[in-house]
Amino acid sequence: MKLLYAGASPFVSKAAMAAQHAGILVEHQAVDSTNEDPVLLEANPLGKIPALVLDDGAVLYDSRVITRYFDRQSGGKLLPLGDPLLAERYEAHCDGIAECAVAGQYERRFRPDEKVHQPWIDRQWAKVERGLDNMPGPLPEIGSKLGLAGIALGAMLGYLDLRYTDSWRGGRDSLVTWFDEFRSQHNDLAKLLPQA
Ligand SMILES: N[C@@H](CCC(=O)N[C@@H](CS)C(=O)NCC(=O)O)C(=O)O
Repeated sequence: MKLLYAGASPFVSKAAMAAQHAGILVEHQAVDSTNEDPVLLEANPLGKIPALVLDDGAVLYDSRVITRYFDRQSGGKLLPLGDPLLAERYEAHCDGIAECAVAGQYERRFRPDEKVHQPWIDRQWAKVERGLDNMPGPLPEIGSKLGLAGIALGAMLGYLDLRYTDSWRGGRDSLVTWFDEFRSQHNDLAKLLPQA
């Protein structure tokens, strides 16, 4: 199977880390989600990444459908038996923060300078900050108990690091420590964090 991707996307990063963590082999194919790439549009008419092209040609999107698929394919290596609902809530929460962070970037990428609306960017950033300060539960376990919640959180923080550098860190020591430990304990996944 083939994952259509671009390296900076938090949703791609989450899906790629989920595959790696679940022990599922996926070929990666780069596409350009900014410029109507025909390869991407043929797979996903919405023109969004990630899209997972299965061996029989069926295409899965969005990233939450893909992570569920990897979980089932691996016999449940991503969603913990104890509290799968908390993991799913974590994933939705972190994806929601990532969506706001991406929207803030797109305001500048897709609009001419004179039409960029700073209050819209500020509104998105306020959502990011509220999301970071109101996680749906205790910070996810890492190491041998890492699951989808931790992967979703890592991907989202990796995106904030890439596009907003340190602006998410102030006053959030426990998140900063969590992210440092995530990267140091999961070198194989850290390589799949969002990158330019
Ligand atoms: N809910 C989707 C969001 C995917 C998404 O927005 N991906 C962005 C890249 S980070 C994209 O493809 N943007 C191109 C566009 O919206 O045209 C998912 O989880 O897969």
